[in-house]
Amino acid sequence: MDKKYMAEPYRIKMVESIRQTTKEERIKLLKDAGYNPFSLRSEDVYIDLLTDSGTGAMSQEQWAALMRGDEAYAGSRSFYRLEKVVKAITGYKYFIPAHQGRGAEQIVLPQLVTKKGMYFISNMHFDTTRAHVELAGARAIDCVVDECFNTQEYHPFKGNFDLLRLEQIIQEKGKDNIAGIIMTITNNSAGGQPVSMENLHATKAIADKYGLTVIIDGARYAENAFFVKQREAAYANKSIRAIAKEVFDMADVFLMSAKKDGLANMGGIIAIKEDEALFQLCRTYIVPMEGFPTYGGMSGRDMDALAVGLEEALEEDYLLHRLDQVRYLGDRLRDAGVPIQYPTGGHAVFVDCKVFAPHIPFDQFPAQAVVNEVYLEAGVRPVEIGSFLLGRDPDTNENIESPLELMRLTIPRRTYTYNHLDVVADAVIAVYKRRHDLKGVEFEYEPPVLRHFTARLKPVK
Ligand code: PLI
Repeated sequence: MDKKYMAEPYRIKMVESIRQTTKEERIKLLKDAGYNPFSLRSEDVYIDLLTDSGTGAMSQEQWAALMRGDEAYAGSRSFYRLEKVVKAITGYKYFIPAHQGRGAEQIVLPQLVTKKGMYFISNMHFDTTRAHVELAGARAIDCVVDECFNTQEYHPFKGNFDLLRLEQIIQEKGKDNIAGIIMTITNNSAGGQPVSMENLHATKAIADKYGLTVIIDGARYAENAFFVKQREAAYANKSIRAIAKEVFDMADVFLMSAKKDGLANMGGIIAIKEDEALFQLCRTYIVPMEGFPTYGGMSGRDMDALAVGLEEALEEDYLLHRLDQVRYLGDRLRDAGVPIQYPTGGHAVFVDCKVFAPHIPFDQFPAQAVVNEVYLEAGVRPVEIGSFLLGRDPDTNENIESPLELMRLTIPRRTYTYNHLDVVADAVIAVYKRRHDLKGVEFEYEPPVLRHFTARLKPVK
């Protein structure tokens, strides 16, 4: 692929000041935060690459739409405007809003767990998805291609399902014990890596063979569609909308954190293709958990902003620039020898910290150690995606060793410029040069669920 990167397809109309701190300040701030950057105040972060979730900039059309927001509890105009957009994009019959992705998960996943001892199989479960699978009394099995774990080797679709294993798992566990197949597009946890259309069709064929429900976890479905267009020849001339529609045709349920490819700061989507009984169950349970089915935890303003954002996220110029920003940062790091998940995915550059700091054992969280150093270096806040995040086995309570120890440099949408990404690259490269001196971290306090959010750590002596 050429080394040109698309310039911003927008101009800046409003700015938010960000502040650089001194190294001395950051040493103290990080210590006070228990060596867990989740506990830093964002005002103490210069460039915030913790997440691309709800952190993007809205367009003038979205801000205008906020003013249209109709704050009715039941049956607002905002709800019907959003419903129309969701139905047009997905082609599905039913739509319920939720306050964000995990809200959608907590409503839908338990409805599919009809007895004890069931499993969801995904290319890779996101952490909240895994948590809701487990809270629903089921178990989560990841089933991604091996190429995903070889970060240095090029593969265009590292998010793909391992089709042979998928069928083996179904046969081994018994089809009646499979609650559903979750297609996570893009595959966040392993690098925002796309899943090919060919692989989605093959996965759907297996689901059909065994009569299984297919769920799309589509927080970044538009980015996935753009990768399909770029990397799968048969789709080069298809529109993003048509590619996305072909993907939706293959599933029964669409769950979306609208804080990513909805270009919204808050929101979630439950869309159901045609299963009326499932829709009725979700409509029932959403009321006590998220809110009345025509707002599901969202305000009218947010629903209107999302209705516009969903359309903008399908624009090709926007998507090309988005993926080029990620590729730019990845190329800068690769050129300096920093090991990253290659090729870069849709929303972040993932640095391979098993290769970066091989002297730190998995239960001293090598990627967390690198994350902390990058913050100390330049006030940049990345996030760990590795053994620290993965947590403990729910049956044995042992630390699970993640196959990948990644530091995610997550790029918010329409927010930072290429100059900011240079600051990030320089910081990571500086830490890479002194990688042999890095030390691991250990727990001072470990919460029982989703520990990475609120744990306190300290450097290993
Ligand atoms: O953060 P939520 O509750 O709106 O969405 C949960 C969620 C579900 N699926 C996937 C693939 C996600 O990436 C996801 C949230 N991701 C976050 C917060 C992230 O930083 O990647």
